[in-house]
Amino acid sequence: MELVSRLLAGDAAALARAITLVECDPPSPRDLLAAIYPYAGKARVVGITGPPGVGKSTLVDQLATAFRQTHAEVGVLAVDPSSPFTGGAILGDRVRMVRSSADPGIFIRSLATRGQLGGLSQATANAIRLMDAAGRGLILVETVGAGQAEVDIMNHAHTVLVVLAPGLGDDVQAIKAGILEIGHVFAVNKADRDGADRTSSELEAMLEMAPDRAAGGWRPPVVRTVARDGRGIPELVQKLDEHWDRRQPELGAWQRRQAAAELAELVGAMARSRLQDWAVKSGRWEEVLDAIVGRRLDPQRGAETLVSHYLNCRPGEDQGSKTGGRIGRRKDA
Ligand SMILES: Nc1nc2c(ncn2[C@@H]2O[C@H](COP(=O)(O)OP(=O)(O)OP(=O)(O)O)[C@@H](O)[C@H]2O)c(=O)[nH]1
Ligand SMILES: [Mg+2]
Repeated sequence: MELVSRLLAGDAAALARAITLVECDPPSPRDLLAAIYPYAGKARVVGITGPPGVGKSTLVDQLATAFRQTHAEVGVLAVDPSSPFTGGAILGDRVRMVRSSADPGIFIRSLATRGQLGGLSQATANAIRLMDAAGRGLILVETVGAGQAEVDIMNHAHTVLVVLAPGLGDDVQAIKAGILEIGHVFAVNKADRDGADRTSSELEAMLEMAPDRAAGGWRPPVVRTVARDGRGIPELVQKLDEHWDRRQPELGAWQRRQAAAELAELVGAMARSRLQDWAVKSGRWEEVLDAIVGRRLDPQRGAETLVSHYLNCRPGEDQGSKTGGRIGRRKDA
């Protein structure tokens, strides 16, 4: 595939094209992903998350530029769980990422899918892989919100930076509590504004109370930043680097956990769709459904019946007739 060789050579247009292919939900371009897979796994991935409008994109712009001092090629991926297919960069982010946009060593893309939330996490993993194989040694992944989608997306990052800002309102506590667990480093951005001191000390107090992190030997630091003018960025980069250094001894184990989670998810999805297809085609799906609706079979036993029938039959050969016994027959019938 020509696209693959161009991508592996680092070509930005090929990389953009490949990411568009993984963004379109399903099917993902399997051959492409298989071809580049051996060349990925080298990049360092930093996730950036936090509530809307705290200055994540402005901060990412600063970080991308800062990391260019140590990395020849930087990738930026803005993942948007709420918006439909983007087909490229969000205009607003382009505006916010002025410094990065002008630097050919920084590749910026946004990502969204029309599909379900799980699909976005998978698309993110694949887009990261493509950037990685295309030689982007450091990848910044930005996502907004505080839900499961964002947590799933942040799972693909070696280091998670949670960004907050003063003046978030009454639900600050709730927001913080929701993302406290996933942050390795915290930034209180807009430190030029009133209330930054309070936000930082509240956050520090909350982090003190998180026993897990303290036990693991890493206390998530809180850094104050002004993304607009770059204040605090060197300190933030230093903390991100410290966390990355700390990760090194367990990187192999981390990668294995990631791979196991992805494999489990894919096997689950694959098994489910194959089994369901077979059940529908063979007529057993409707049969079990009738039995459940007719209260002759409870849903748990209904599912077990389908799974064991599937495993006992050779799917494709069974036409729903040979392997005797109607499903959900009453004992007394
Ligand atoms: N005062 C001040 N404003 C800032 C700072 N950083 C960013 N902003 C402003 O905050 C607004 C939102 O910035 P973004 O970088 O788009 O924030 P975001 O978190 O990426 O926003 P979403 O992606 O929409 O959630 C913009 O108007 C920025 O110029 C800062 O350090 N101080
Ligand atoms: Mg943004």
